[in-house]
Formats: sequence, structure tokens, C-alpha cells
Amino acid sequence: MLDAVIFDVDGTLAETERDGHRPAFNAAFREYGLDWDWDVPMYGELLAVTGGKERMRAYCTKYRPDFLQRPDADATIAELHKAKTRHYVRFMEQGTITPRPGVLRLIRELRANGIRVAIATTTTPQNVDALLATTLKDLPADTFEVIGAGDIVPAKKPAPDIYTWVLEKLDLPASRCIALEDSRNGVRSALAAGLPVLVTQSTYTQGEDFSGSIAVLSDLGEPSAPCHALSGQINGSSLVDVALLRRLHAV
Ligand code: XBP
Ligand code: MG
Repeated sequence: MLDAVIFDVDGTLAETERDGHRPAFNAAFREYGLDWDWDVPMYGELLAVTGGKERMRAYCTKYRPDFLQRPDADATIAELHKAKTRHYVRFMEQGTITPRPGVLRLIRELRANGIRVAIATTTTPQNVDALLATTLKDLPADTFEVIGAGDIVPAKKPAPDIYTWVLEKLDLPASRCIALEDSRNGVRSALAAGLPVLVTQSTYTQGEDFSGSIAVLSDLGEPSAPCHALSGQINGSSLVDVALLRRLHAV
């Protein structure tokens, strides 16, 4: 029985990293008079570490070690992150980030079939709220029954904690759910929580090692724009729908 589908957010529901999170970090750096600038390739490297505060700290360790010597380094990173969240929400309100192919279609179909949907993400809760209010505004407000986000658990992906937290709130065993992810860190997190996981590869996660996943797909597909499998089998399907998820889950 497939009772619930748990969605990752960044890269899975929408391509938020390159033109959402990345410029929001840069705007925060400018606001604080820092000469840090994360271009597209640099940000790809930095995505190896999940969580914005953790990502800034990892950047400093490698590229700005002097900054970490400042007595107020941690407090400044926390302030920068608050500013980054404010900029991110503002960018989302400009309405340029669209859902990935098949996302709205699949979520509506899941709900129509009584399958519960939830979110497990490392991003900050305000960012999820902003995405729901803009990119995903066509979904009913109560679509996602459980939203696990950000610092609600101490250890971010690839640790299993956020998925385990969501499973507890859903009151479901991992075996009755599927996770949808776009990154290796996300796959590792879901697998460590005992969840089967299907991957829709995103801009920044092309070619990552998704071992352990059911299959790696280009996207979820639309009737007018079929998806394709990059590895694994989707039984000749050209889009991910409830019937396919049930078949994949039963294997
Ligand atoms: C998303 C992340 C987050 C965002 C930034 O990963 O790693 O850190 O990039 O969000 P996933 P915050 O898709 O695996 O959840 O700055 O709010 O942390
Ligand atoms: Mg992701």
C-alpha cells in the first residue's frame, strides 16, 4: 500500500537554487558589505553542504578562513542567513520561479486518490511558505499534511532526521511511503530513514551518484512533454502518475 508521498522542495518541486537561493545569498552579502559573490559554478560546488548557515560556514572554511576568526562569526552568519531568507522571499514574490514539469499534476492526482502528501526539506520554513504562496499557489492551502523544514531537526540531509520526523508526524512506517528527491544528499537522507526514493534530476544535480534509488528521471513528465529514465526502469511510462508510483512502490 502506498499511503503517502514525501516531496523534497529545492530542485524537486521547483528549480529554486540558481535563481532563488543563490542571488538571495549574494544580496545578503552585499547588504552586509561583504565582497563574497557566489557565481553559478561556485554555488554548484557549495551545494554539497545542505542548509544555508552550514553552507556559508563551509564556504568560509575553504575561502574566507579569516572571517571565522572573528569573535562574532557565528552571530554574523545567523544574521546573514536572516537577511538571505528575507531576500529569497522577496524574489519568490516576483513570481518568476515555476513548478517543475508534472509537479502540480501529480500532487493533484495523489490527493484525488486519497494519497497523503508531505514535505521534507532542509530549507527554512519561511521559504517553503513563500513557495506555496507563489510558485505552488494553485494548490489548495491544506495540500501538504506535514511540512518538515530547516532547523526543526538538528542534523540536515544527508542525515535521515527530517524524513524520520515527517514519518512520525504522518504516523506511517517508511515502507508505506515514497520520497521524491533531486540530489544525492536527499537520496542518502531518504534511504537512511528507510524510504524508497525516486529521483528527478535537477540542474545542479546532473550526474550525481543516486545509487539506492528506484530510478532517476529527467522530471515527472506531462502528457504533452514526456519524461525519460536516465537510469532504472519506469515500465515504459512517459510520465509519473499514481498508477506508476503504486507499481514502483509494490516492487
Ligand atoms: C536544499 C538546501 C537548502 C537551500 C537553502 O536542499 O540545501 O540549504 O539551498 O535553504 P534540499 P536555507 O533540496 O535537499 O532540501 O538557506 O533556508 O537553509
Ligand atoms: Mg533538493
